[in-house]
Amino acid sequence: MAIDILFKNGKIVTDSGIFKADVAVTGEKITAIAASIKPDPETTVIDCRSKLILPGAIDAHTHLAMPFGGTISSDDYETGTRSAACGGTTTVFDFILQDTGETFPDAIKRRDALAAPQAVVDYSFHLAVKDVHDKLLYTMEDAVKMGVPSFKVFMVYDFGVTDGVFYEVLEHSKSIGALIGVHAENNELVNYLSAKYAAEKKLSPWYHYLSRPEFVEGEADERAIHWAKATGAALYIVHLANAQGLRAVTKARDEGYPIFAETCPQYLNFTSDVYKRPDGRNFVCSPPIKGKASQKALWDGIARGDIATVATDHCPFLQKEKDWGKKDFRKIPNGCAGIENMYPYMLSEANKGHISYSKAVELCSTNVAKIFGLSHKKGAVEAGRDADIVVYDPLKRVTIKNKDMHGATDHTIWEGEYLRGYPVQTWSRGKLVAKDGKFLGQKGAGQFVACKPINLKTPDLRNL
Ligand code: DUC
Ligand code: ZN
Ligand code: ZN
Repeated sequence: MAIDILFKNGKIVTDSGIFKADVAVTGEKITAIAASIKPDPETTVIDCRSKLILPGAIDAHTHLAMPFGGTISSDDYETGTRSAACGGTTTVFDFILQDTGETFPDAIKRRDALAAPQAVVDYSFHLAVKDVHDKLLYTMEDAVKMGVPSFKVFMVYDFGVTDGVFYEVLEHSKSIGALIGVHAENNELVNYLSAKYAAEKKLSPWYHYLSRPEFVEGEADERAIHWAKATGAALYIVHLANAQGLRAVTKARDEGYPIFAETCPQYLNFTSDVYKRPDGRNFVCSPPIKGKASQKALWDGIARGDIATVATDHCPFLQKEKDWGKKDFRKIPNGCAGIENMYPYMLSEANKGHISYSKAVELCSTNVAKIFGLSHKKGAVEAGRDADIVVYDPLKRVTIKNKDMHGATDHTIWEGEYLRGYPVQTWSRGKLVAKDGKFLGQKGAGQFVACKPINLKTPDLRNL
C-alpha cells in the first residue's frame, strides 16, 4: 500500500506519553507508526522536526446555528467547523434540540440535512431531550442504532425537563447503551433570583453571576449525581464550573460510580470578575464563569483525573445581539465563542508547564472519543484510526485577535490572550484543511461519524 503522506521527524503525543516516530497515512487512515519510515517516490513528506504530532481535538460540546435567546447562534455548520479546523479541532459534537413531539431519529435527520452539506470537518451529535411522553422515550433506542447514543437533559431554560423526566431518561439509558449528559443548574432559584434583582433594578451583567450563584450549579450537580446513583446509570456533566459540584463528582467517582465531568476553557481562564468589566455582557454564558476558588478547584480536578474532558460550549452571538442586554442582563443571549481557541489554549497551558501535553490530548481528544464511543476512529495518532492530525509548533507565539479567527462572530472573549505554541497544520481524514492560519478545506467534506453504544464494561470507560 503506497504511502500518501508521511509525517517525519516529529514527536507524537498520546494521552500517556511522548515519543519520536514517523506517521504514515494512506487515503483517510493512519497506516503505520515507526521510528523511521521510508517514503515512496510519490509520497508527500511533511517535515515535523521540532514539532509535535497530535490527534485532532474532538469538541464534545457545540451549539451551531442554534435557536436560542431570541436569535440563532452566529456560527453555522460551515463557519463553526471552519473555525474548529483552524484551531486544530477535527470533530465536533453538536447539540440537537428535539422539537416537542419529534422522534429522536427525525431530529437527527432534520439536523443532519443542515450539517452534511456545510461541515468542513467531521461531526456527530448529542440529542437534547425535551419530550419523552408515550412512545417517544422508546425512539431513543433508534437514535442509538443510528450512531447517536448520547442524550442531554437541561435542568434550566424553558426547554428544561422535570426531575421526573430526567430520572426516567436515566433509567431507560442503561438498557440501550445510551449516555445521559446534563446541564445542571437550579431553575427555580435562577428564576427567583433574576426576578428579585430585576425588581431592585440590579440589571448589570454582574447580576447574571449573582442570580446564578455558585450553589445554583453545585446543588443541581449534587441532585443530578443523586439520580444517577439511584438509577445506576452513567452520567456526563457538561460544562462543570463550580467547586461544590466537583466535590460531588470526586466523591461519587471515589465510590465507584461512572460519573464523567466536562469543563470549558472559559472557566479555566477567567473568573467572575469579568462580569464587572465594561464588556461583561460578552462573557455571559450559563453556567456563569465562577470565582477564583472554583477555578482553582477545576484545575485540581483536572490534575486528579476527576474532570474527564474539556469542551467549548461554543455558542456565539453577534455584538449587536449581546448589546440587547446592555441595560438588562436578562436580555443577553447566553453563550460565547471558543471553538477555535480550545486546543490552542489547552496546549499553551501545557507549553507553559501548567499541565502536560499528554493531559491536554487526553482532555480534548482521547477521553472524548472513549466516552462517546468514537475510539475506533478518532482520539489518537494510532495505526487504523482516521488521519485526523495536528502539527503543533511549540515555538510559535500568538496573541488571539478576533480578526484572525475563522468563524462568523464579530468579537471574542479571548481577544488579547497570549498563547505559547500553536497548531500550524490540521489534517482531516488525510486532507490538509488548515495551515499557518489559512483555511484550506472544503465545505461539505465533513462527514457524520456514527458513535458506538456506551458500554461501561469496556476498559476504555472502566479505567477512565
Ligand atoms: N449555555 C450557554 O451559555 N449557551 C448555550 C446553552 C447553554 O447551556
Ligand atoms: Zn448547557
Ligand atoms: Zn451548551
